[in-house]
Amino acid sequence: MADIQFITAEVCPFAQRTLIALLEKGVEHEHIEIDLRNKPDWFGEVSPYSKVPVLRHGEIKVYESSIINEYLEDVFPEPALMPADAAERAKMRIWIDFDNVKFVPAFYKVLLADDADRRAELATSITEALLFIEREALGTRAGGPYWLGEALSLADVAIYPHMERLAVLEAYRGIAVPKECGRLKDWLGVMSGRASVRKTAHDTDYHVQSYANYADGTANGTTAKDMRL
Ligand SMILES: N[C@@H](CCC(=O)N[C@@H](CS)C(=O)NCC(=O)O)C(=O)O
Repeated sequence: MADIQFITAEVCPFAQRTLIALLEKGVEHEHIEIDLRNKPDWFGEVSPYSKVPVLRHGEIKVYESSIINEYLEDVFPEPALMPADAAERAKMRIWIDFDNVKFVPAFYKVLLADDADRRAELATSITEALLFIEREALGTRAGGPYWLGEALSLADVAIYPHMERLAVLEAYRGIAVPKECGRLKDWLGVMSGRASVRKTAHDTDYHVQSYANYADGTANGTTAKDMRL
């Protein structure tokens, strides 16, 4: 058994964040795939929130993808996925927080909402978030193709998976990426060329199919329940 166990579900964008970090760092691990619609009995013991991803490192159990990825950075510092400079590290965390707190909940809520006014309100907040990213993140970099500039960081790793799934919003809710978001499109192109991303990515059909139960209101897993709150 490997010292690191990665408990995951292929469909999950949060787990994709951690798999990209593991691959970027070349961390050997045991990959344990679980069926989220039929969770094994042991899953509750390792995952207090009943969600993937979970990382087990010997006796240590870490959950929440953003926290797992910082744990990986602490334990396997090379190659670095966090800037050395404190201000840049803060900036990286601010954008990961923006993704977790603003963008990702709106992504799920607009799929789950059955009220037309609520959907319209969430669609507006998603469009505004994409324009904000274009202007305030990608538009203020010193230079370079990644979120913070020259080097790949945990901001790229955290934000990429839901951006890979933007077509789901267009397919089910008619929310297109604004034409002003040229830098975002370029960044997606750069990210999708990385080996770690190619190994973890899926195409539009796969993602559209994966979110069908969110869009038709039948999703009843932990994530759907949390996002309906
Ligand atoms: N905030 C968590 C979110 C993880 C999450 O929502 N994972 C989903 C799959 S994408 C899950 O395991 N859901 C369990 C369920 O819906 O029952 C993280 O960043 O790790």
